[in-house]
Amino acid sequence: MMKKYLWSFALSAVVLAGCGKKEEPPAAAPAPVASAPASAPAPAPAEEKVLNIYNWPDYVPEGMIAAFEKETGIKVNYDTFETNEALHAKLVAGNTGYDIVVPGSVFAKPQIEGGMFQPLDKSKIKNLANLDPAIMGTLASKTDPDNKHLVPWAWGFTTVGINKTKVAKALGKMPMPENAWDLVFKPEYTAKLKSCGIAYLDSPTEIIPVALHYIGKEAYSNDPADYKLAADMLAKVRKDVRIFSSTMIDDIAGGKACVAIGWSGDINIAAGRAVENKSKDVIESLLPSTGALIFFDTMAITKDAKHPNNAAAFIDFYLRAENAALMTNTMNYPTANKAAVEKIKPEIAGNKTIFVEADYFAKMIPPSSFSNEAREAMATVYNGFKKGK
Ligand code: N2P
Repeated sequence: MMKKYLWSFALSAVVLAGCGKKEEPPAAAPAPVASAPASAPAPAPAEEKVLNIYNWPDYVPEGMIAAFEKETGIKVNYDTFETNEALHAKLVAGNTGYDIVVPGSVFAKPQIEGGMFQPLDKSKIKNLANLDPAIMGTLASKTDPDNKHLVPWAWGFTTVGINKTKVAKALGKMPMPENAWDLVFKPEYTAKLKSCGIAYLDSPTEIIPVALHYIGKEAYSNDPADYKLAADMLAKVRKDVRIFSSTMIDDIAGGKACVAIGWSGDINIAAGRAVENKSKDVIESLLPSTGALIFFDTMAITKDAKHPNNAAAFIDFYLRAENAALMTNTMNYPTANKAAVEKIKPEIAGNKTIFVEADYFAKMIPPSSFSNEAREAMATVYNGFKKGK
């Protein structure tokens, strides 16, 4: 099926090029005002050389934005957000000023359905051909029909990260659990680990799904009754949680937390920092026996983007094999860029907590999505949990 899609895309690109057909202006372009002169409409003014990007922190390799600016003369304003909720609130309010945003696919689906993004002008993003058809097929079937709006930035998984040295000390005689989720959710472990610091990501849609998974419910359940059960479990460990973090790399690497619910790549960045700083502590991203939760972060162009052509130019630039590989090599997140795979450093490609082995991959929980109502119910439960110390 993906083959068919790729084939028809390639074919239509050839046909378009052959007859010199111009792209239509974005659907949202305003109609000419009544007082405009009756002569032929003036050509659309060229976009100012500016691009506004809103992405997660610690996700873009150093120098990549500068390289794009140098090559294109487009000035990039690059801002960051820490949670899908924060990005979503901006998109709902509208007029974000951002051209490119990078939601997780769990949020991107309702955002597409809510008309928050414009369809990609694929004729301007030829490097889309570098993407892995299997991943794009999954994205099309679950999130973005026909891959109309989303371009993968990176993927990874939400899991448990530890400072192995400190955790061993805090646990004393108690052995490591078989299921690493116990370290953050089971009172007999959290009671010991609170001494060296337990950190959770500070977001309802990060914590409730892993809590649901831990209690044997569907991670992406839309049933508020399940959230209540997750809250009951979480309440038992609340007093042991030290930090609700939006600076997880620093918190783990800087020693504020010895165990965390965090993102695989960020935990690996913290691990790398400990090595760089010649710390004697070893930081590790774990693979819980019951599986970790996969996430998929995707670029989209906002519906009211003022610089859609610059946005397409950046997406195309990012999709160059060498740029996608640089992201994976420096940020420790796998890329969906198939052409980049051969450029990934052996130590990254061989790291089983970045590129997990097939049998573990099969255990992981793929992303799904929540209804708006479910998300609200989840936020209420989460805020109650956080307050209820
Ligand atoms: C930031 C990674 C974001 C992953 N370094 C979660 N969407």
